[in-house]
Amino acid sequence: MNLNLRRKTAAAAAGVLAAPFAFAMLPAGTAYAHGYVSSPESRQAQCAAGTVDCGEIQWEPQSVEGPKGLTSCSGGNTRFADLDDDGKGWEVTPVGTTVDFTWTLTAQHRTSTWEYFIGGERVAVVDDGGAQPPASVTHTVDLSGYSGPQKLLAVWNIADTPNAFYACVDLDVGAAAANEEAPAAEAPAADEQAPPVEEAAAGHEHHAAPAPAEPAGPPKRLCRSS
Ligand SMILES: [Cu+2]
Repeated sequence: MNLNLRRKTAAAAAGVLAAPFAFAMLPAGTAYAHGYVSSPESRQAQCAAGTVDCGEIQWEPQSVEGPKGLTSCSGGNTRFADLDDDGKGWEVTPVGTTVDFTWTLTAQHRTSTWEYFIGGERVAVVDDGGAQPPASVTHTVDLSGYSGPQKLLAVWNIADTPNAFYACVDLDVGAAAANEEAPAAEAPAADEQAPPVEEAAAGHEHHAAPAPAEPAGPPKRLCRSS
């Protein structure tokens, strides 16, 4: 009994000592606030919006982080396995053959590259050369080599960690002609003095979408690597 108690006490003491080291030893990439594709709505964005019923990912759509070079929508995170389920009823966004992808970054990590894949083929890459991105980043990607329903994988490669962030976006390529995409983008009718609507802003109704609300939910962990 006495011995047993001593063992327990020793174990508890060891635990107390070990705890701070456990935190210190988390790799820099074990960060929880980062980024995701918000437009067109990625799978995790649909989870966060409640469009699709999901598990933990609904609280932290920005947290799909894994080692660089993965090809799965969940970035290898079993707790986000919802994202790998193609049969979950994801909303498919009709797009033209040129698509603007917007990332919402909750931590602006220095960036090596942004990559876009369809069917394992890289359709676009943007090299930031280690620069720190703004809180919102948009890339225009030419998908003219594709048509119909496609699952696109977007990847944000962090410059100063071994990790990347992953987001899958379900698209119907060619389903929306460029000039059909945005009735909302028409210039205001009345005022002839109004400056011309910029080409980039016209034709993409998703630019008008409100920024996704900060997801509420379980305790937020701060990003360690920024
Ligand atoms: Cu982060």
